[in-house]
Amino acid sequence: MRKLIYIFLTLCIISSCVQNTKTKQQDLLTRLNETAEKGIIYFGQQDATVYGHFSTCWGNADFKSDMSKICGNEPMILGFDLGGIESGDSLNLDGVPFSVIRNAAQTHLKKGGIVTFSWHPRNPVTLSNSWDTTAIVTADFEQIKITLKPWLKNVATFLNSCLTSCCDSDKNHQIIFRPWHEHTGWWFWWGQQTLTKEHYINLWHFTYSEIMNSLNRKDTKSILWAYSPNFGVNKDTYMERYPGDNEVDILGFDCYQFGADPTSYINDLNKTLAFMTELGYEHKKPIALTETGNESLQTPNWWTEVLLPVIEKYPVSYTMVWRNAYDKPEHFYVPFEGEASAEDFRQFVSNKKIILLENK
Ligand code: BMA
Repeated sequence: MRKLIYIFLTLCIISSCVQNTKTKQQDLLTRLNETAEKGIIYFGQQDATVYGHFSTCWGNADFKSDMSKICGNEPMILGFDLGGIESGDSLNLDGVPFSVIRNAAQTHLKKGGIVTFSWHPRNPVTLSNSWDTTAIVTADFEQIKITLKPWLKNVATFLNSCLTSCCDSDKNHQIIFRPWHEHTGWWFWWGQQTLTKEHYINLWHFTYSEIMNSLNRKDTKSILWAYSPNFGVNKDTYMERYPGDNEVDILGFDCYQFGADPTSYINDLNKTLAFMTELGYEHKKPIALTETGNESLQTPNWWTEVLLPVIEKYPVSYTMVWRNAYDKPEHFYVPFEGEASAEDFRQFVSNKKIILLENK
């Protein structure tokens, strides 16, 4: 009998170890795919843990994000932008030191959070910013790629440094990379009015192969690739510049509410999420609302009466709102202490479908 009890206890210990390892190693794509059946949505914010409304973390040991001040929890999805890395800058385009971004990304990954990187690189011809759409149409596309090659190397080196860590247990960290976003708009040099469809797809293939070939870790898929056109597309135009299932893991899209009236935003979200739900099933990929928000939170109860009622109807794996700029008072997307929508935000995140870092 004692022998039987001993065997039973040993089996329990082994099974619990296997279970723990499984949870720890559960890959990011599985986590995102499972949100639909669990009926949950991971929620996030760009730059949340490095600065907020009138506060920054660099050099500030007491820094607390706006979100954690409001609801005592950090976002599950944490976004950062790599604009500036292409030229070897030490600060990104919004003035955030890349060393701070790396630390914040690693800290978040270690806590079980999800990190996503976007990239607003300079115009490769004029070397001005992403919003400079001049000189691309007439440029030699092969020459653009020659300029981009070392830029992509810099991106890969930075991503490698975020994924490489001192601890063996962190070797399964993964991140989401979301390059060349909102390309169906007119405002970026890689947009559809500047690059032909063939060049856009070629740009994606080039980016994919340059970065994947420069990764230190070949053992596992350490980077998930997110494709995210801007709203205003239909099912066909969404896919028009799609680089293919092999180089995309997440089907995303960006959609903002401009001004206080949510009517057209709600329509756009419904229209886009309806066909993206179909695309998700057809391509067997999770869908995500990769950027959203209402700058300055102009609609009362925006969280519980505008955003939540729409996204909860669809299998959205995650959604991320944009940043609370430290230096532009009106440029915020999550309430800060004393802001009018703080209580509504607390209600939104207390909904059991909305998952933040601590309720993972
Ligand atoms: C934009 C704004 C800009 C910022 C850019 C990249 O939408 O927030 O201020 O430079 O994103 O982060």
